[in-house]
Amino acid sequence: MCAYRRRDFLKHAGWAGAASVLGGHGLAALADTARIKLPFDNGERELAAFPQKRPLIVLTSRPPQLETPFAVFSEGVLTPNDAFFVRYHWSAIPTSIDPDAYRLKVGGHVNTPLDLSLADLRQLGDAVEIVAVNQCSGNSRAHFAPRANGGQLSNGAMGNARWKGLPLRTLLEKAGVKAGAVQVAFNGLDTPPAGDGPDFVKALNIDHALDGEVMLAWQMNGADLPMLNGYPLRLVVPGYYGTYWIKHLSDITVLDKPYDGFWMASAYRIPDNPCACVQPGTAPARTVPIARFNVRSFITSLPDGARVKAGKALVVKGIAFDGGQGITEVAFSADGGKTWQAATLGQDLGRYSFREWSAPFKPSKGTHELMVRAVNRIGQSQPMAGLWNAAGYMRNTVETTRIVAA
Ligand SMILES: Nc1nc2c(c(=O)[nH]1)N[C@H]1C(S)=C(S)[C@@H](COP(=O)(O)O)O[C@H]1N2
Ligand SMILES: [Mo]
Repeated sequence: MCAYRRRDFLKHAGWAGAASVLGGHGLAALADTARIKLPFDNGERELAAFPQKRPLIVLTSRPPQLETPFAVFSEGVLTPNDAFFVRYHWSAIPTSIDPDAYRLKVGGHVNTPLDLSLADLRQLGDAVEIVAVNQCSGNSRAHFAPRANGGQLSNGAMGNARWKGLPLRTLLEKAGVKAGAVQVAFNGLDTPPAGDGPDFVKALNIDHALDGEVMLAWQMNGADLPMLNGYPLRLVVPGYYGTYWIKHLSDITVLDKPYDGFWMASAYRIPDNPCACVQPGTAPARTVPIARFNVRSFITSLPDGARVKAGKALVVKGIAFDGGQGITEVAFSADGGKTWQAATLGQDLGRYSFREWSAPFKPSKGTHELMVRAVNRIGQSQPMAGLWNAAGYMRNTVETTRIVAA
């Protein structure tokens, strides 16, 4: 029923609405009211409300690439569906999907190829839930110095949601993975606009695909996936960068050799060293596919440049996360990193979720450089100075929020 309404909405109001918003006239009107300046050179952006979304920061409109305004992260530990960021590579994206006609195919190196409806899929086993962060590899790319090529994103290409679906393992067990399988490839319904572009296909190693945590999700935060976040079914790969979280999932192929398509063999690769970094302008000796998140933390309760009352005690709040070890410590500094105090951790929603933290602070009159730095269960933390790689991936430098108390 819900899905039906959505389809209707997309056909009759949603996309037409977005088109008019982004068309000449609408854009001019919008430009007067809905603009934002992200904190780097050339950071002026428009906001636009795409279907099922509140106004989000537009990186590109065709395909939609939308960044979450950072203030959203102070609303709560789960990112609302209508504020969740959107990332696509190719412009031929589905804008209307009939849930009754939708099929998921499983093939390749399996005993029993499957061709399932959504109802079939749901009947394969018990649904599971997990709270997990989805973060784009290029989140925060525009903060790299020197600047790195690619979408100039601030810190809003991430979000935390409660995902519900079926373990991928359940599906693969049903199909029966044959001996000798090494990877599983995933494709969605979106395609390159011209035939010669490489279709967006990603692969996971077989043991990862069978770990019981990788999920075929049809819900986020208790509702159907928004169309732009992969309706009606997407892959959820807890702790791994968003590039693997294939949307509008249509084909799963078990492979007896590593997948060598463009998006694994050429794109989304990082320097093969512990920092995933190189000297700016140099090339790494070897690269590997990007994998798990590194440790990150943010102040969410105060924007950079905030003005507060001098001498009045306040509680600084924020979030921290990593690739699945779990955050065990968050340290807060109010003097640009000279001294640190332990922050109090909030509720534990699982090791793949944002972890809230808070720290008391009574600002004296003047300017204060606030910093936050998290540590995970195995002692990994965040660098004070920026690390660099050519694609602008995996930024996790300790960020500074400057506030003025008067
Ligand atoms: N079908 C499809 N799935 C995709 C992509 C895409 O281009 N097509 N982009 C990936 C990338 S790079 C990211 S960061 C996440 C973003 O998920 P979101 O748009 O739901 O926020 O989707 C991933 N899944
Ligand atoms: Mo991404």
